[in-house]
Amino acid sequence: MTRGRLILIEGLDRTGKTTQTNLLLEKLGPNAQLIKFPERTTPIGKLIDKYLTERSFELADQAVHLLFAANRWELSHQIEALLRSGKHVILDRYVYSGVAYSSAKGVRGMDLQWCIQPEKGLIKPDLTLFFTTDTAAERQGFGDERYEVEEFQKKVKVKFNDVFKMFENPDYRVNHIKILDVGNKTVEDVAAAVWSLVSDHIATNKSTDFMYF
Ligand code: 2DT
Repeated sequence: MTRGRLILIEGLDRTGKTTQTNLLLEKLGPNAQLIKFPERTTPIGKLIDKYLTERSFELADQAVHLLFAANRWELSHQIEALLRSGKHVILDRYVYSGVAYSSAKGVRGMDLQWCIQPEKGLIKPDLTLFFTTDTAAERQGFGDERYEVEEFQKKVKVKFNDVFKMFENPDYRVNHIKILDVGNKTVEDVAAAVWSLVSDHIATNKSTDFMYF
């Protein structure tokens, strides 16, 4: 049996990741499972949720970064088991968000190299779709959570570019990152583009080995 594919949808806030991961889950049917990071219901996820929603709950930036990474480690065995059982796993955010958001804070010492360390050993996605847009803030308006501030989102966008540039280095052996400009596109148009990339990937990539960050 071929293992399932790990398909990641990454991107800036309010670019439609949640809508599109849900639509993709419908398309792939019962042979797929969706996991969203942060996964806020686990012990570590509850702390992350408190940090994001309660401004008075202070944590050191380094500690927050490690919590987000630890949240992925909490689910890493489950993800690997699902893939081995032949199920596709769709991820809504993953390692790249972890590195981009934390490094965008501009904290001394928390550069890309520092941020990637606790992610080392996690399974790499087989296909990554990165949603970008110039019009995210106009499209839906930002919400109330800690990072939903236009100024910070601009920094995150720059960092996402740096992160993907870093991963272009052959040492990281990261393949299949596709950038999708979702600005001014309808939900249907984006869903069609996503489905075309995902179905093509599943049909043509049959490798069985896992790759790890
Ligand atoms: P959502 O709005 O998608 O629930 O994300 N974040 C996310 C990080 O800073 N590091 C991470 O590793 C992940 C997965 C992005 C909530 C916020 O958490 C940020 C926005």
